Amino acid sequence: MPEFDEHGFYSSYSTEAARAVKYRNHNAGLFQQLRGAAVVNGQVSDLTPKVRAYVEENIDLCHPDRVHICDGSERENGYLIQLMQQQGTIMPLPKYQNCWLARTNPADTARVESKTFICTEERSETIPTPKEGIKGTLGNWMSPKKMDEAIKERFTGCMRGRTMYVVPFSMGPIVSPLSKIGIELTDSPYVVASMRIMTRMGEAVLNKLQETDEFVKCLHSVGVPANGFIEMASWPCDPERTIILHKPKNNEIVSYGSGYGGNSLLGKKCFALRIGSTIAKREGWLAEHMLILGITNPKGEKRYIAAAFPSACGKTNLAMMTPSLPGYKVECVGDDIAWMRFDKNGVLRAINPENGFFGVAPGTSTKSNPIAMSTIFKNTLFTNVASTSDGGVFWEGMEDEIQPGVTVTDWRGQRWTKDSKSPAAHPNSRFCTPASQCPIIDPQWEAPEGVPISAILFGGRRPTGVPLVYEARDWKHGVLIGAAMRSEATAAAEHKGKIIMHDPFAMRPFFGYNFGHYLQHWLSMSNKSSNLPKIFHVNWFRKSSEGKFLWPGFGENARVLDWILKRLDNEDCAEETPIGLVPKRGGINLEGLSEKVDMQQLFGLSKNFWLEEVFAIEKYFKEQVGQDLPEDLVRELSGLKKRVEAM
Ligand code: GTP
Ligand code: SPV
Ligand code: MN
Repeated sequence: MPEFDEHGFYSSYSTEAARAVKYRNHNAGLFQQLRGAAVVNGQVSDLTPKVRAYVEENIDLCHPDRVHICDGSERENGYLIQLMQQQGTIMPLPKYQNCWLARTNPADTARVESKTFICTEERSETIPTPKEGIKGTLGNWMSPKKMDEAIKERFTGCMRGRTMYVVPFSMGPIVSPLSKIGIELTDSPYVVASMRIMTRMGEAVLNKLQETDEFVKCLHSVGVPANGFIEMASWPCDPERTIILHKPKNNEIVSYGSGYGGNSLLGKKCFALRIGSTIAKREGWLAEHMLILGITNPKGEKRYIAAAFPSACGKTNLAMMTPSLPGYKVECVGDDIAWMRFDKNGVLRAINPENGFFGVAPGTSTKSNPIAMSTIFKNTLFTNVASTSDGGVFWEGMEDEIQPGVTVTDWRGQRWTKDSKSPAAHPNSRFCTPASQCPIIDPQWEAPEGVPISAILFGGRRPTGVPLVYEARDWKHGVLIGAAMRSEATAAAEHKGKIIMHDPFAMRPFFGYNFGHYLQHWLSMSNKSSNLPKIFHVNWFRKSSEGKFLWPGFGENARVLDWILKRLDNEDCAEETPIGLVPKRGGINLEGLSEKVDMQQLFGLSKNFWLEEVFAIEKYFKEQVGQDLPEDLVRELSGLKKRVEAM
């Protein structure tokens, strides 16, 4: 552990409060002052005028004692790690190399969709107008005035006694013309350490700003709870007043009260998807909740595929898949977000704006995702997983991977055994790990121009009715399939139970603007190319009447990708059905499949099911999208309905 005493304060102080006293005694001579705060790291002169103004404005609002301009260095990270240990936010995991475990406040464990707002002058810019008497579910709107009030009420003085970290970060490789820069101001060292993994963060970004001086403003505070007891808390937060705000007009994000995931790592859902989708609309490209993978077939031909599945529905697993089919190779470009743009030749090019994986831990095992397992045991920040007495981690799915005699402590810090009634790891517990450590990271994953996308997959958790795979008839039909996506609720947000929710394009929690306009934008993409990617729908989660998965999934999903690749080559291995094209008998390679699969049940199409499905989509569009539903989709849906009725 390096020592951080070059200013005579970094070591030996156990709380921020104690350090604050030390700072106050020393800062007069030692530190540059910026609007009453001591600049304890970095140089104000390194900030462009616009960044400096943004920082100053928020010092005036939040009153931090100190400002730390992040350089992204190893030294800085070491200091933050030490600080978080002293504060009790993280503990070391000596079984691995440079790995840490954070346990959050149990009230702060997932994204809070109900407290997430998009702020525009007109409500209709943000969300379609729902049918009278119906509650809109396609995002939450707030007026600019309300937003200002919400900010003032929560942020005034909220960083007193704390350090404001200035985090310059790039979404996408710094040199890529497709990338965008953000500045996150936060009072959470956990957020800084996580942003260092999830984005390109630090000095190089400040340098880049000297050229462009364009950035997305991201203000974050974990907040001050009503009782004011911030110094004692190892995971300070303010769940009661948590709020996540976006103002697309100003490229601005403001997040208060939560330190967790998409609520606080503002480059991810807030920037790369919500603000990103509004920028993409203006600039004519797509910001999507999609993994990107490269797949090479036994002939050595390589294609790239992007896939949108809702949160906790298998993106990370597919992106890192170990194919069960001999001769196939999958390589990973990204596991959560894709920024895609048609180039001048009409090729859809995608970059992964992220630099790390913030992956679901439970279910990840040597059996299900060996690639993830060989990525995450160095330089990784785990959150809300269980720990073991030999200094390691544990979660549901790792039962075969702990040594006998080892005891387990659950995510709340309680002794845990197999007979415990509650899970060892929180269902939304995560690993935050550098993408570059992934053994199958694609050689082109940082290509400034992006990788060429040949196919787009939509999918979700559909226990009944929806076949393993089907292909869209054309782009418009594909847009309908994306718009009609539904999936079982998961633990990644605050939803409870196993209800089937509409989650169009896996973007329902992440639209930065009116979903009807978003659909129009997707439809308009067809003018940009004469060689559009093909669109498919997949469902790894269909169940038998006994409630067992009908398809083994994971590495066996390669068999589905194999069929998709054949379709990209226009091979005659598909047949028409009312819902789209499905594999012909024998079209899916089942040779050497690990278990016997009932293909009849897996691909069965029931007229009744699909009539109900069409009815549900129709109802959803009418109630939620109304006038904003593009004509093209009205026609597509009525086409589907006619075909299903004729089944
Ligand atoms: P976010 O990070 O929340 O966006 O989630 P994600 O889409 O990346 O989901 P992830 O790959 O982490 O998978 C979530 C859960 O789905 C894990 O528990 C996996 O074990 C499970 N899962 C993934 N792929 C499959 C599959 O092919 N079959 C089955 N049965 N389960 C799967
Ligand atoms: C998701 O929920 O889709 C995630 C996790 O990837 S979070 O970053 O918390 O949004
Ligand atoms: Mn996600």
